[in-house]
Amino acid sequence: MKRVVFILASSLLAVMPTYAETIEADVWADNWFAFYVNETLVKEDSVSINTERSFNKESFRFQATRPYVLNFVAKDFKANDTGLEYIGSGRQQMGDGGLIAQFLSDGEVIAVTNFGWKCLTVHTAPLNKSCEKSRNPVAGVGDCGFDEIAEPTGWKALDFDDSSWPAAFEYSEREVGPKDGYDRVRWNGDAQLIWGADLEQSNTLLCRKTIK
Ligand SMILES: [Ca+2]
Ligand SMILES: [Ca+2]
Repeated sequence: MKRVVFILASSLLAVMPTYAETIEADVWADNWFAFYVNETLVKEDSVSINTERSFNKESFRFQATRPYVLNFVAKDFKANDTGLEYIGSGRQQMGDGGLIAQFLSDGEVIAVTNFGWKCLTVHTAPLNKSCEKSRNPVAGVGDCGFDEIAEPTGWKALDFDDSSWPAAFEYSEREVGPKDGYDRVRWNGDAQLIWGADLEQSNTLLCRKTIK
């Protein structure tokens, strides 16, 4: 009898529909992000990337039913394809990025950003850091070359194969220097600041993590 009950319970579990979970998310990005669950836009950074020092955190809720993919488009500000900002001024520089996010449901961690995410850098500039000191930086010329690739078709989809994408790179708080809003979140100890291969030269990233 016990065995019958066990088998019944197991088969019930197997056919049980999966329910949407309510997820509370915190995201901080230098400088801007758009967040999607699969193809659906859930949250766009409320501060325009064109706002100087556009540092802020976003906290929001959404529902999702497993399996699903958490997708980010993350951008460091750049004035143009040189990757530089404050061009022509004494502050001319490459600028750096950084992204941290956590996703919790009923206090349980669903996901945190770390090297377990896949991040494809789709805009890299300048290709030579000497560009930063150029008196007349021109995108694509000399040290100021750039590398831009198109977003892979269907990259936000659950069945997209990201096995060829590099793992996210983790950075310390000291390296990123997160500010304005970052301190207003109680970050889970496992949540890490992530970005592409270089905090300065990686300018636009696509990052994804599948929740099974
Ligand atoms: Ca920046
Ligand atoms: Ca940059």
